[in-house]
Amino acid sequence: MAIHFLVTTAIPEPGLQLLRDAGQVTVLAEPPDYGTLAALCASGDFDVVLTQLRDRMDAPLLAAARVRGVSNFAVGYNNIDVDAATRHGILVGNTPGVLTDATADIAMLLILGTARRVVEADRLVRDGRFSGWEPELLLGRDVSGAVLGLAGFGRIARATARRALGFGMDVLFAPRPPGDRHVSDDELGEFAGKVRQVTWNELVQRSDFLSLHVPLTDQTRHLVDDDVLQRMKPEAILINTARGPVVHEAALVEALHSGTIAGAGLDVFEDEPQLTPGLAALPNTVLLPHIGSATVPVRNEMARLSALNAVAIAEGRVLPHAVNPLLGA
Ligand code: 8YV
Repeated sequence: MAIHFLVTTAIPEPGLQLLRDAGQVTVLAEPPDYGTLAALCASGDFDVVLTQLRDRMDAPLLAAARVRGVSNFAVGYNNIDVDAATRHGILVGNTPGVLTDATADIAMLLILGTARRVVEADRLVRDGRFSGWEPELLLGRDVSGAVLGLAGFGRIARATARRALGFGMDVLFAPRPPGDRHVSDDELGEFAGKVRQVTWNELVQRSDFLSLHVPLTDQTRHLVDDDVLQRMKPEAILINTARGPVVHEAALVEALHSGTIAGAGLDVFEDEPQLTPGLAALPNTVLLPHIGSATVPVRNEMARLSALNAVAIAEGRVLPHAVNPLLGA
């Protein structure tokens, strides 16, 4: 019988073509709700399902699913209960590596955009309120010499560090917040002597820009809560290109409103696409619609990788990028 792939949302053509070359492909016309997705996965009609971040693949869905694998069109896989998938012998794949630089670019863009008040400045020009150069019009902050604190020190954090060092920032990191773990000079590689490891607590207190680069897990949900925001500098800016729920968004809105911290640059939100009331009205924010990986080459490559994972699952071969590697090996 021909292999049958279920694609919950159309992905770029290079990925779809690989799937079509390997079997039959059903692309849903619109993103499925949870019940529809669960029914499709349980139907026995599909070998592999190619999912997006908004497709919740939780334990009950996976227990009833009659698919061999789930290929996520993302590096993050917090939408999938990987332990449950492993228990049910369902393989999970993701798309690491290809989006590292693009996402670090967006982190840097948010650092620069918040520091130099780009949204306020753009709006002033568009609204016809630019009445000529003024010595104190929209004064921002210097990025060079400022302390960038990286929460996490994986691929995207390192790529952000590389950019920040080029801008003359003083880069600190805490590798696994809220816990601490020592990173040896060997592990630091090219960054040895250029960036400094501190505890999570120090990072919170010393950063002018605190940038989040952790996966969403039970340990990192609401990592930045009211308590953390209170311990940040009043002039600090929070940058989030990781996952929205890593920040307690209501506490952030309150902190921005009351001046507990100075600003925020966010590419992700706690309950996407909803925003916590009050967030959009705050001038000291730059808000982006989850576009960290949104370049044409990167999305094409993510499509290719997710398709290669899906085809490997369907054909019983080792996945190029397995999340539950014991099953994938
Ligand atoms: C994706 C992302 O575009 O890869 C990730 O983890 O957050 C983004 O690059 C998004 O998840 C689409 O599913």
